[in-house]
Amino acid sequence: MSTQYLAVASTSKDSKVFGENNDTPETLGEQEMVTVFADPVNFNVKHPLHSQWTMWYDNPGKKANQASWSQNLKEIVTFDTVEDFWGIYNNVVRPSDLLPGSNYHLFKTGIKPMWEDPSNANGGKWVVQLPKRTGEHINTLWLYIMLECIGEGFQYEHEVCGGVVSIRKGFYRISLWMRIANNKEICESIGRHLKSTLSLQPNQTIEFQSHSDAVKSGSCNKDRYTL
Ligand code: MGP
Repeated sequence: MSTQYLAVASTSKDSKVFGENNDTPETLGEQEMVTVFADPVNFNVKHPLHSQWTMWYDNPGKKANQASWSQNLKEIVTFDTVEDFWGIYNNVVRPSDLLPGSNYHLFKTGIKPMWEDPSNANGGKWVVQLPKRTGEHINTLWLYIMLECIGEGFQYEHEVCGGVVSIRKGFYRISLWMRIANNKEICESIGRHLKSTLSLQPNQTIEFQSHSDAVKSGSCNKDRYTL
């Protein structure tokens, strides 16, 4: 489910694979793009994402410590097209149906959803805590975050590593992980975008925590920025 679709979708007419009909690739600048309309018979071209993304799951069950935590982390699936994203979205258990203690992580492929990964080591995360009464709306909020991530809609999107939804006994939490923690302007710009993506009330506070603080003190670390 990965690079073949990127290869197909960005192919030029020399290596076209869509049957004998008179394909009419649209011209975008100097590059010829093959769209879904190029094959009216099979209608099977997938729309490539800019990056490949991997979904992870963990449900530590019992209290995890820093040393054992990653053993519970399971890679579920990797995708790089819009169609595959929706296929996965429609077939994985919804966050609201997961057991307390569970997390879904959606990260750019190649970045593990852990502090220790080199892309996260100097970074941090925006944290949005939501009450349990959010109920099934958490599924919609998580969808919005995933779409914003894979659509790479954030300004400074290259600083975004991925998103996490956490199911806890008394609350839900959505986190947006970033490569950097010490650039207030960039961090706050992404934080404001996150607030607007989730349509949060202006008085609902979100907090930015650095991973290096978390490594030192466990998951309860002080906020570096708030919005
Ligand atoms: P958590 O799930 O991020 O925090 O981390 P939460 O939800 O506040 O804590 P909970 O106890 O209510 O679930 C929980 C614990 O998992 C941390 O204290 C660490 O021991 C471990 N842990 C979490 N993360 C994200 C990491 C990580 O990236 N690396 C390592 N080594 N341990 C981690």
